[in-house]
Amino acid sequence: MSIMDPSNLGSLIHQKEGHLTRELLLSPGGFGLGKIPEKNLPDSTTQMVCGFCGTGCNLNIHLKEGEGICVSPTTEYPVNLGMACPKGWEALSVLQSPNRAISPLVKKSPNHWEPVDWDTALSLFTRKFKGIQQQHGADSVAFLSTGQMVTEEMAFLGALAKFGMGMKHGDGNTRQCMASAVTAYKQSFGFDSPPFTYQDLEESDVLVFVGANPCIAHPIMWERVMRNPHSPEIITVDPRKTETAMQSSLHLQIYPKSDLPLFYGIARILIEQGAIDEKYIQEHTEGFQEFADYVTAYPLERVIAETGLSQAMIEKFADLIKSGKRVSFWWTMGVNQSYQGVRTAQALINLALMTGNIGRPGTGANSITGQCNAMGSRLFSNTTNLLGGHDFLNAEHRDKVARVLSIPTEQIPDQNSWPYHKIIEGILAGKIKGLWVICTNPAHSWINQGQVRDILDRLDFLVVQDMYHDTETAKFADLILPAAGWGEKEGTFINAERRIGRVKRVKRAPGQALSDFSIFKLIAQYWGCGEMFSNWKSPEDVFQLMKQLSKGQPCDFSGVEDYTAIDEQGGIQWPFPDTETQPPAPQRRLFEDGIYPHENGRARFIFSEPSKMPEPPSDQYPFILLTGRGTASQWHTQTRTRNSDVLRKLYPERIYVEINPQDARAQSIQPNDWIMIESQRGHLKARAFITQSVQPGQLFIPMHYEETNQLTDAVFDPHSSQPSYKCCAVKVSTN
Ligand SMILES: Nc1nc2c(c(=O)[nH]1)N[C@H]1C(S)=C(S)[C@@H](COP(=O)(O)OP(=O)(O)OC[C@H]3O[C@@H](n4cnc5c(=O)[nH]c(N)nc54)[C@H](O)[C@@H]3O)O[C@H]1N2
Ligand SMILES: Nc1nc2c(c(=O)[nH]1)N[C@H]1C(S)=C(S)[C@@H](COP(=O)(O)OP(=O)(O)OC[C@H]3O[C@@H](n4cnc5c(=O)[nH]c(N)nc54)[C@H](O)[C@@H]3O)O[C@H]1N2
Ligand code: SF4
Ligand SMILES: [Mo]
Repeated sequence: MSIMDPSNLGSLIHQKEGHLTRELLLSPGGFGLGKIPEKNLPDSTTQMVCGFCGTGCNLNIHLKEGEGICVSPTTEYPVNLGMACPKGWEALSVLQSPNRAISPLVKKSPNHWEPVDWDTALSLFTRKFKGIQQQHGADSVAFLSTGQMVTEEMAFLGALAKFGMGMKHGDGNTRQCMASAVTAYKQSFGFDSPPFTYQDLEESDVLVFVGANPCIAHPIMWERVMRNPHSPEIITVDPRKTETAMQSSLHLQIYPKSDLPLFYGIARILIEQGAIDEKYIQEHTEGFQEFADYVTAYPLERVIAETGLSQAMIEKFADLIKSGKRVSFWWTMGVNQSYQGVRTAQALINLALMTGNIGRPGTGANSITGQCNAMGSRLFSNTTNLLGGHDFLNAEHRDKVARVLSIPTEQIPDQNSWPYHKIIEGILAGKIKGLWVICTNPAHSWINQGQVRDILDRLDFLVVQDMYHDTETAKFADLILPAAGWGEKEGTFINAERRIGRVKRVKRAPGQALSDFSIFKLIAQYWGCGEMFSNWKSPEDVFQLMKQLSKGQPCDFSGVEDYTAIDEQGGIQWPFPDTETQPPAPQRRLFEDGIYPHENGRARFIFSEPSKMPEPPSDQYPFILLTGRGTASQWHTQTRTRNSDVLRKLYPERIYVEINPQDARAQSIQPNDWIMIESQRGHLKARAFITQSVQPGQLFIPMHYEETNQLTDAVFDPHSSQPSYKCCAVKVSTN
């Protein structure tokens, strides 16, 4: 368990919500009480979706003379029902910070940047990137984008970079996060389609959380589980005894990366016991017999040996799935961030399919998204997919996109981009010379930092477009472009249950910072392709284009009239095609008819032999290092959350490592000692947090600290190219 346990805050806030007073709402951060002078009271309220995690809670923004001054959670929104976690309550505070980038900055000498005006900055941007392209080819400049900008901006960036500026390679931080789920869904269902709606959290009688710690990472989704009136069984599969595991009815504390043998073994038991839905399998799936034959290779002894679980635990797990009427499977990064993430996600999909636990209330094989707009980026970032979940390799898709955007089809690349790690390797190999980083912080978050930083240093020109000038990546930048953040601009996000929600401008961006939308618009003009985007006047214009791009796709939302409709309906989940005659129901799930987007309408059973752990513990490096989220109040690389006084009080300022008492004793480590953790690639010093939550031989370090990725090993899932952040070998020493 983490040093602080802010997961309790969720319930605290929930309790308070019932009797919120005006004073409580208006007190700093919404927590304390106190009298507010009349002149400081808000005069109106608007609503929008939170800009941190993929839960997509709706927040009331209380305004004074048009400026947002404080926040409270929306009670009548179908996602959060009046709840918010600390980050949501503090969403406005993090915008005010001396670290905000308030003017474009040009590097003059190492560690020295000077402010310039936008004209100088964008002339330089254009001159440098065009110069590199002329010398080394159009594909020598690449971009790295994000799951945290509004969808309209993602679409603009993707279209500008690939259709306007001729770039071939662009990827985003969703590769670090969702790529394995995307690939798993595409292969199994035929389209990247998380099937659930949050109501399912309240309607299941058995919930299985795999490699997910929602108490910390999705606190309001967890609150929805707590509202479940069916006294559900909650099963958590995690090598650590997390906050979520502690509140579950069954914790399967498996050996890291042994999920595959566990789920294959469970499938075998269910098949042998006849606990499967033969009708569903026959009518809606293919490949079951091969799967059933394959899992006979997972007898109990093998599963016990590979997972470290007892026979009783394994059988209990199978029994609970068997007896459940509405079983839902939920997974997050403990599954995706692995060298076999795709197959692990598919092992869960297989369990849902074979037991008929999909397309009905309280069921599903459900990947939870991380960032506020990971879902938007999956459909519209123009990185792995062509805009609107289309395929760059498909000529009809290219024609359709060209037609909707009124551009020549030849402007659309007929090849896929390199994934993130190939872009990084491309820099190392001297093929990529210019990089544009937008709304992500790879010099902290990318795997194996020693290498990343060396690589970023090799670029001829690095542009970082961020809200803050003090990010780790900005320290390498030749040019920093100051961006407006959430709350300072308009657009939409798509949350984990496919719900499109609004983002609004309730604050003025500081100094000369501009919305990413305006920056892209200006760049198009400076680059000389402004004409291509003459219809892209405002985010809402782009929303209308995106609707047309989605038409006919499984994610069709052409029936969403406009921004006002999204507001009025409490967000709208895709699909919502313009053929719908009724307003959308507030909770909608996919595959109720059992028809999947594959051409034959069937879902596929996909499986393969588990791979060997790339860097197993050894005599020299005897520990397995796990990494992940530390507290509900820290967000990723902390560029945002460290700017809130309230949030900072809720998490440990300095890096710590969770270590089991047995291992601490063996090396005479005392609580809070600074200890050295070393991998083959790097080392760091962290304070020892001695806790039973990690098993002997394992360590856990939160990802929020700059040092963490010094240790991680650049290994990737072969199908999704997602980095395997949660498993490498390290050693511990006390000097
Ligand atoms: N407070 C907060 N919330 C966040 C974020 C944040 O930074 N801060 N980030 C958001 C984002 S982008 C994301 S992607 C999500 C991530 O949300 P989660 O995935 O829930 O969070 P993590 O802590 O990264 O990983 C979850 C768990 O995976 C476990 N795990 C590691 N290896 C294995 C394994 O081999 N098998 C299994 N079964 N489990 C394993 C870890 O012990 C960990 O407890 O959180 C989102 N929400
Ligand atoms: N070891 C380890 N590493 C991990 C993980 C792990 O579990 N373990 N998890 C991985 C995962 S799942 C993820 S998603 C990544 C996240 O990694 P990053 O994306 O690098 O992390 P963030 O801190 O969210 O970076 C977002 C940046 O965008 C800026 N920003 C915010 N809003 C805006 C905006 O509107 N416009 C612009 N231009 N900038 C903006 C922020 O200031 C910040 O610098 O980390 C990955 N790294
Ligand atoms: S749970 Fe996620 S979306 Fe909801 S308030 Fe917290 S950070 Fe925002
Ligand atoms: Mo993520």
